[in-house]
Amino acid sequence: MSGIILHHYGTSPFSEKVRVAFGIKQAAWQSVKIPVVMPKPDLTPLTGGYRKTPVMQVGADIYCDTQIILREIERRIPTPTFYPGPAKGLAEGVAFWADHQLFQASVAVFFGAMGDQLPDALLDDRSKFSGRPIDRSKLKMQGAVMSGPLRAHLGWIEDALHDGRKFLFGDAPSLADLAVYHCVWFVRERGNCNDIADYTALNVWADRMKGFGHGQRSDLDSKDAVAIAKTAEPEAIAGGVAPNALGLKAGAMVSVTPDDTGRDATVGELVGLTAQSVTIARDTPEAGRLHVHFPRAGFVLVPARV
Ligand SMILES: N[C@@H](CCC(=O)N[C@@H](CS)C(=O)NCC(=O)O)C(=O)O
Repeated sequence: MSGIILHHYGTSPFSEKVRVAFGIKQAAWQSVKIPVVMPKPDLTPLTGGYRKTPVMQVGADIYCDTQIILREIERRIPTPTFYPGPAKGLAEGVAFWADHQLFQASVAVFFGAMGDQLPDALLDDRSKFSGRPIDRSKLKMQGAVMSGPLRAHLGWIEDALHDGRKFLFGDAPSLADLAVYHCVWFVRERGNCNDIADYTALNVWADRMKGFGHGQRSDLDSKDAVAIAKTAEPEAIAGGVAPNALGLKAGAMVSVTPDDTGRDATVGELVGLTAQSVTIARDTPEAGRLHVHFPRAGFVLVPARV
């Protein structure tokens, strides 16, 4: 057993990115089903405020955002690697583009196709989440407007795959494939949209990605996940706090907030800082001492106002 717990729900595209990552690694993992809308009473005590989906837990270590989740899965299960051949570094860049620009276009197309069927509670929640009111009557038009940009973004992937390569960086799947795939899955599988039906190389590749499955999954109750955190100690941090432009030292109280959607701050004691990750310690009544890990790219780290 890997000890890996994923807090997620079935319809979440970013969760699908991680589930397929487990499929590539053939990993065993435990699945905690979380609510699709706020509140998330057994999740936010672990994250300290961060509400997005998915979140990964290993004992008393909590990983927020798929960027750091996939890096952590790679560290714990190195083979097969998410960085084959020339993919290191570059794959992270492609993934960041996919997780932001490509995902935004995919969301608009998905909402355009499915908007009529989505409950008010979801649209209300996602209005707060995105900071922009969602008007059901405009969703179809907004989806049609974003269909062109979506096809432009995915046209680059179609072009890349046209030389017959199996995956974006060659014969083996990388982080970049996972990040592009979850957007295609959202549009193609969840939204049932035909906007990209004529991209033949892309669709063959997407079927190949789907074929990896989700690894070996077993279910876990959310309360049991909190109890697991309570009985565990966070892993020791290698490297401490690197010199930084803010002059932050180990032990400083800091806040970490996503810079796009779901801008809920997590506040705690700075215990780890590298070019790619920030780790804060939090002492919680529900789960004891936790280390909560975030990526640097896409997050705002500042001294906390205490
Ligand atoms: N950058 C984040 C994005 C995560 C994200 O936006 N997830 C969506 C679901 S796929 C979400 O959190 N929606 C609101 C919610 O689930 O509460 C990541 O890579 O994990």
